[in-house]
Amino acid sequence: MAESRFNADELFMKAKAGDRRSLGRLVTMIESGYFKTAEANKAILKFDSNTILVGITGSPGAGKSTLTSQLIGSIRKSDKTVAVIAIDPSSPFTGGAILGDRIRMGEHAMDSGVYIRSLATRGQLGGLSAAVPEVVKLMSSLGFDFIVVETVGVGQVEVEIVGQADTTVVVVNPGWGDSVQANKAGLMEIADIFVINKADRPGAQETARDLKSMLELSQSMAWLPPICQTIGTDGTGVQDLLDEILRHRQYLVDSGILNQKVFSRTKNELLSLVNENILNRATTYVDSVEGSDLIKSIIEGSDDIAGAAETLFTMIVKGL
Ligand SMILES: Nc1nc2c(ncn2[C@@H]2O[C@H](COP(=O)(O)OP(=O)(O)O)[C@@H](O)[C@H]2O)c(=O)[nH]1
Ligand SMILES: [Mg+2]
Repeated sequence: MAESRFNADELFMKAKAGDRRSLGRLVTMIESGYFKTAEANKAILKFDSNTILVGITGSPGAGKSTLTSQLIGSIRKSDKTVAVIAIDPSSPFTGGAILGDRIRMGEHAMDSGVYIRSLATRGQLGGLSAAVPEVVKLMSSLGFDFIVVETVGVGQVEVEIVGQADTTVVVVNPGWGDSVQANKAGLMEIADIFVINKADRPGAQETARDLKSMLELSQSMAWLPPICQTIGTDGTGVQDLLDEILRHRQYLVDSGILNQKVFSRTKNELLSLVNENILNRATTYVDSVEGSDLIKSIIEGSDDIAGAAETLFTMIVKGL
């Protein structure tokens, strides 16, 4: 344990000095669960509230990676740094989508202000949703100005992950079906900005109109999500998208919503650490001889399970 702490600290120092291999190893440690949350928090990781955290989601093939790559270009033009976390649990690390992402984003590979990483392993239940906030925190601690998390907008976990971003961008393509699908997948509610990508194809105006009327149907919002039209392949509209991201950021700051987000993020993190802590101690107890006696007494009926849980909890809290 002590040794892994030392390693993590040292890797972090190196990563901070610009060493990409150390940074990559830290991400792998987080991903594999080796770099424990509690340990990491004690040591080095802290979300910097100046970080602009953007989630990009949408159906496979909508052009998220292409747009992300263009967005990197626009961000870099303003001299800001950016880390990209691409998540596609359906494809293994060497799979087509991930490989494609790397090639598409490859032009930024030599830029020290850009870091791109794919997280493709789902691991156990909750594996990805547990690792992503930690990786985000790592990138924030390292001082990246922007963090972009790209996820496929299917599945509860993916929607949940992207919903944790400060600004969520939902990418659709021209065609009525796509906006309906976004609606069904629960993406309408989490969208702060809509992008109609592949605007070089017919139907972009109609889709914009459909989206607009769907948005107007939902209850009045203080922030009406703007609808951007982009062509990912040539960068048309991407500067516009970045401007909207910054405008949304300003709205979050001015309205106090950013502070609320920081508050609830910190609260959730605190609760999950307490949760982890209590569960670890409870597990140690139930795996002991006394613990197995307690379980047997529940099975035999001489103890009821709710009472036993309460007793166990009290013992843990008192540090017995
Ligand atoms: N015609 C057209 N094709 C695009 C556009 N943006 C992306 N593509 C193509 O759509 C495909 C899927 O893009 P990708 O970025 O991998 O989508 P992702 O799965 O959402 O990340 C690729 O072949 C891109 O070249 C666009 O604006 N217009
Ligand atoms: Mg992609």
